[in-house]
Amino acid sequence: MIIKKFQGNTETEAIMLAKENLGKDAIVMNIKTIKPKGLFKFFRKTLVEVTAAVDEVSDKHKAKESETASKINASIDEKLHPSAKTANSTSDDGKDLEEKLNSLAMLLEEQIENSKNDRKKDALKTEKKTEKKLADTEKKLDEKKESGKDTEKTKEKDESKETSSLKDKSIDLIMEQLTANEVSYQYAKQIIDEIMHAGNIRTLDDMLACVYQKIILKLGQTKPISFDKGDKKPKIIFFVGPTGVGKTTTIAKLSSKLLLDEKKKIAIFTSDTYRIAAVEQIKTYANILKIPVEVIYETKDLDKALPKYSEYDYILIDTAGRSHKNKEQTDDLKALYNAFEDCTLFTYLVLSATTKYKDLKKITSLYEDITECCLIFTKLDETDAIGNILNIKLDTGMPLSYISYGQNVPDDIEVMNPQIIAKQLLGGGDGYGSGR
Ligand SMILES: Nc1nc2c(ncn2[C@@H]2O[C@H](COP(=O)(O)OP(=O)(O)O)[C@@H](O)[C@H]2O)c(=O)[nH]1
Ligand SMILES: [Mg+2]
Repeated sequence: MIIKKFQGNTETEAIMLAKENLGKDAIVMNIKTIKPKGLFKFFRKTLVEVTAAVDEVSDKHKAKESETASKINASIDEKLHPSAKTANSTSDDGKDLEEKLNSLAMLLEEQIENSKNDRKKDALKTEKKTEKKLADTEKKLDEKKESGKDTEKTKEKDESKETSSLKDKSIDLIMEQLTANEVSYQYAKQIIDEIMHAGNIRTLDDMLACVYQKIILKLGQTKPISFDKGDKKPKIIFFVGPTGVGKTTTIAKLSSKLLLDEKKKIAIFTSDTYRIAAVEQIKTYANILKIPVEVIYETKDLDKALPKYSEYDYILIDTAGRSHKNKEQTDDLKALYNAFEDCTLFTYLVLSATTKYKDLKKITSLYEDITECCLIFTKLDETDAIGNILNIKLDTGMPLSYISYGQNVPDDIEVMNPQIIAKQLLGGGDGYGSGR
């Protein structure tokens, strides 16, 4: 993993620098404005600093990665053992992240403290035995004190024992935290294994920072609605997924944002003619926004409807909820896709964060067979355990896009922010479901 900071006059300039240096897969982890201080503030411009990271490393980058990892470790070492400052420990890479994670670290440290207290009772019982052992150890230590060399060795041993026991405790706590948030055990363990394998991790802070970064990298680049090179107008955006997950509500929210914030020309087509009132529901939203709606009963209805919107930017298509068990319904969807020949199609698979992992797996595997999708997770306000977002991302590799966290149109939706999800998974920050 490579983590670097880039400064530019604007956010875009700093991000471009990051992408040039780390490659297009680089993920922006933090953006901050740096205001000049002291006398210089009158002469210098405000800069934007972007912290970016990349996971997939080429051979060329591997050396840089270990260099960065050792810088992070050195900066943490310096904080813990100021006297042991080395010539290489001047960099403050990773320090910002460390600071950000302080609250998380405190939380986990609190848990360590609590579990320590719980164990105090047991400890009292064994106190007598321990006292004897300690006395023995002290005696031995006294003997060893006579030889300075031996004492140094014992000290080192004790320190490494302490470090490894703290490491084990930290691993347990982080595993507990992730699995309590329903990150699958397999993925939680994978994350821990990868960070332990990658570097010199000694403290809880250190470990938390690495897990946080790892999760962000695993959540990957988000893919909101956009026009890409080679896309044809109008770009056709399908919203698919099970019944009741919030497809229609999501279309209403996104139409409003695209229309009002991005000044795009939008039309809505609905093929959801199975459910009574489904057409009325989308028409109600569209009327408020003055967006045209076409109802597609059969694929041949498209022949008439499509030419009317050749100058539009986007046509958002609302579809009927599909059961992953109903083959007829999935065949209908395939037929609808085929009817849009020569168009640029894009599909968002809408999933509820409240659905069981086992069902989400089945649903995503059905859509994987039909087309490439991006994922939208809804109803984050209805659950605290959002591990399935990471699980499904890692199972399918589908890019994540939006997060919906309430029924309010158009407010309760945002482009997914990996930092917020990673923090929430580690038990920190104000998650999407907490009424932000
Ligand atoms: N709590 C919550 N409810 C939502 C969210 N998105 C949609 N809903 C509600 O879920 C219900 C079903 O939504 P709808 O858009 O009709 O789902 P569809 O069948 O997939 O089109 C409605 O009552 C929505 O208000 C969300 O993010 N959070
Ligand atoms: Mg609907």
